[in-house]
Amino acid sequence: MTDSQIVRPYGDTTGDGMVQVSFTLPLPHDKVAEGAAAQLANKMGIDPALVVHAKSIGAGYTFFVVYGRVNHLVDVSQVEIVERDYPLLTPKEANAAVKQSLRRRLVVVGGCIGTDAHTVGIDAILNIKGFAGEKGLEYYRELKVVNLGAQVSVPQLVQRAREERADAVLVSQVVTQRDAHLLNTREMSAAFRESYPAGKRPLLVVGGPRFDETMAAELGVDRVFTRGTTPGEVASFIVHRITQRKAS
Ligand code: B12
Repeated sequence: MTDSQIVRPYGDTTGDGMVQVSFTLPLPHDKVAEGAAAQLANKMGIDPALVVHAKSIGAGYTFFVVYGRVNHLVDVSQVEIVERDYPLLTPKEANAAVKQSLRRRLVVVGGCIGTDAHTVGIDAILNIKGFAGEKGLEYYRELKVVNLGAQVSVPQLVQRAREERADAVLVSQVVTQRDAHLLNTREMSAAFRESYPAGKRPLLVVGGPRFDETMAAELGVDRVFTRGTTPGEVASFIVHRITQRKAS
């Protein structure tokens, strides 16, 4: 990127507008299918559109990769992101903050809800072995972690959160088919709102690779974390919010 706030995609030469997209069409692989892929790419604003890869992926379906030029400009000054509004703490600092503020361990209950069995993400955050060189929340002496694992129903999650007097509930959703991650998250946040008096419910955090960070309010949760999240970020967020809540 130059000093300008306006950028274009880069393929072979700076600013040439070249992009690559992939998709599947419900057509057997033949010349018509390749033409259909090029037509779709044209309608997406890719012109010229070159079908660089086409492969049959079962009877009546073809996977395509299309390379071509778009004329769209990106105005970086208009990009909306969720800024980190909490300090990043080391485990030692997080433990000290909890000890000083709560004078007891901070309780975290986590799991995958609905039919989702993709536990690797939530385990990366919670398990002691952690992720990307950072230890998971189980490593923090002042955090009590209850990892419920896969396919936890919303009523089970609420009940366990109540039994454990959870300060924070961490939910992972990896499968996004038919917007399952959004529907499950809304069901979960509604259940917590119903089950706790206003202002008393635990901090609700969801995470998964295909969430949009800007959707927290719409989903009824306090924070959304996406791909590449590290345990330290999550611990810092939880400790910051819970100790702030306690102080106010
Ligand atoms: C491993 C895997 C499996 C394993 C899961 C094993 C396990 N115990 O987790 C098994 C083989 C069981 C499996 C099954 C299925 N899978 Co699968 N699976 C994957 C795979 C290859 C990797 C996922 C993974 O482990 N990523 C690594 C972790 C570390 O990354 P992560 O989950 O993104 O987590 C990070 C962040 O997102 C974030 N995060 C995640 N959760 C949370 C939660 C909180 C609170 C926070 C703060 C942060 C956070 O922090 C993590 C660290 O940075 C992906 C494809 C891929 N390459 O991603 C497909 C994938 C997720 N699976 C998929 C599918 C379709 C399935 C099945 C439906 C297949 C089938 N037809 O049976 C089943 C569903 C089973 C079920 N009931 O859920 C699809 C989902 C498509 C979609 N749009 O929904 C994918 C994308 C593959 C694909 N391209 O089609 N799968």
